Amino acid sequence: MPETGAGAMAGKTVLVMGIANRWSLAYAIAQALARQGAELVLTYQGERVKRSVEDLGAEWPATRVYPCDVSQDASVATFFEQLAGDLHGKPLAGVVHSIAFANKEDLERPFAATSRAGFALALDVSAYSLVAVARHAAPLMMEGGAIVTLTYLGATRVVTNYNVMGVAKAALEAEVRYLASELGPQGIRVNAISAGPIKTASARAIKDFSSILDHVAQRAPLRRVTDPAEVGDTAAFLLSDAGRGVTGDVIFVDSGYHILGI
Ligand code: 1JT
Repeated sequence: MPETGAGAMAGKTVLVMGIANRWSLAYAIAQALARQGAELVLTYQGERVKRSVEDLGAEWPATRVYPCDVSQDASVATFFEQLAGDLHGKPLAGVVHSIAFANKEDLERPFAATSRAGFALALDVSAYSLVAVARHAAPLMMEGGAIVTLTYLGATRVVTNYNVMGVAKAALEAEVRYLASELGPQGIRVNAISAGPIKTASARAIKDFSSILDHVAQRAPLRRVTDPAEVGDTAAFLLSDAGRGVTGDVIFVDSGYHILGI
């Protein structure tokens, strides 16, 4: 991945949603953006991670931190109202949506065992949230901008145990296309990064995740697993002017794993 150029994000304000800790993909993306000179706005979900996100945000100058629970319409509305006020008319240039959730049992049992409630929860938090965020963010992106979300190969291929998250990511990838089509005329681009498996706190909850990582490292064209910094640099590219011609797409940052057949 070539550099997007020093200071490619200078003067741009980017909202990063989904940091929980230093292993979060959203954290790697925020780091790449900060390195390119972006001013950051971070949101966190729940008091449990408030302190950790505030501490991580303190690493970067002028970073604002807000609570936002994407499963609650009122929380999303309140956050965007506060943000609009605090930006004092300065446009928002980018949004990173790095949010997903599913019940642990729905990533372990047969997919056909998925309950209505488990399905609704995974799709609500992981897929509908992008629609709500895009709707609220677009009016703040007066000079155009870019939205980036995170997806996984399980959206389009059967990946053992990914189950309902695969269905949620399939919905998310379709949303990327509909939103890109609708927001394109306003100069807002919408893309997804399909990351290879990475040992994040979410992934740690998956049984046998280490063997998934070994499997990928042994077979991927680059013979290694994805480094979160590679996802960060690709997000910075998509959010910068260097990505100006790309919208509605899914870019794979997975050591090339997805090109393989047998
Ligand atoms: C969630 C979790 C979303 C783990 C996720 C995720 N997107 C990618 N992963 C990692 C992963 C998981 C499996 C996998 C490969 C990668 C945890 C719960 C919250 C939502 O299977 C090969 C199962």
